[in-house]
Amino acid sequence: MSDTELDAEPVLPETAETASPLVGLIMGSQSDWATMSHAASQLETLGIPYETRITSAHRTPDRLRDYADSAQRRGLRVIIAGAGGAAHLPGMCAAWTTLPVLGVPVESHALKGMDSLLSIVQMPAGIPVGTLAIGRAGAANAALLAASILSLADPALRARLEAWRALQTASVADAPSTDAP
Ligand code: RP5
Repeated sequence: MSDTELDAEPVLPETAETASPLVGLIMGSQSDWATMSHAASQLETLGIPYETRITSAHRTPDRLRDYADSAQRRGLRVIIAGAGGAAHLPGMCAAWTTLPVLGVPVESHALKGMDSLLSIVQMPAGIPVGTLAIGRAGAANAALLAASILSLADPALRARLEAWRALQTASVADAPSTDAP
């Protein structure tokens, strides 16, 4: 089964942005949405309420501070932060909250996301960011990791996550199709 087919079979189909989000999905720019939308669709597949915001560490620093500072009070439990280039968003977000912050390096044009990766991963001891892979895989896995964290206190979500994993496992063929390119 392809990624598209897995995405097309949501365990809970109704969930999108809601009034009581548990995950804050933030990004530095509108241009990051093409990548971060894969986190959003994975959260929807697992029935996890989330919200999305553009909060640039450089262009809208006060917005980022207000967002991160109020996140826990507003009921968020995990923040997924995606940014590219000089990707200071996840780290600066983590500086303002003790919620788990998962950083997604967005692939940049100039350096293919290596700049984003190194900007996010190399945090000083004391302010952690959980860094994922560059691009789409990182965004999808950030959502899955957020699900794992939330499922520690949510057995129903753990069951949905396990069902999704089982579906993924069942979708892998024993041998490659010789018809496929
Ligand atoms: C970062 O700069 C954003 O996260 C984005 O990945 C990158 C480029 O932003 P735009 O110039 O496309 O708005 O802050």
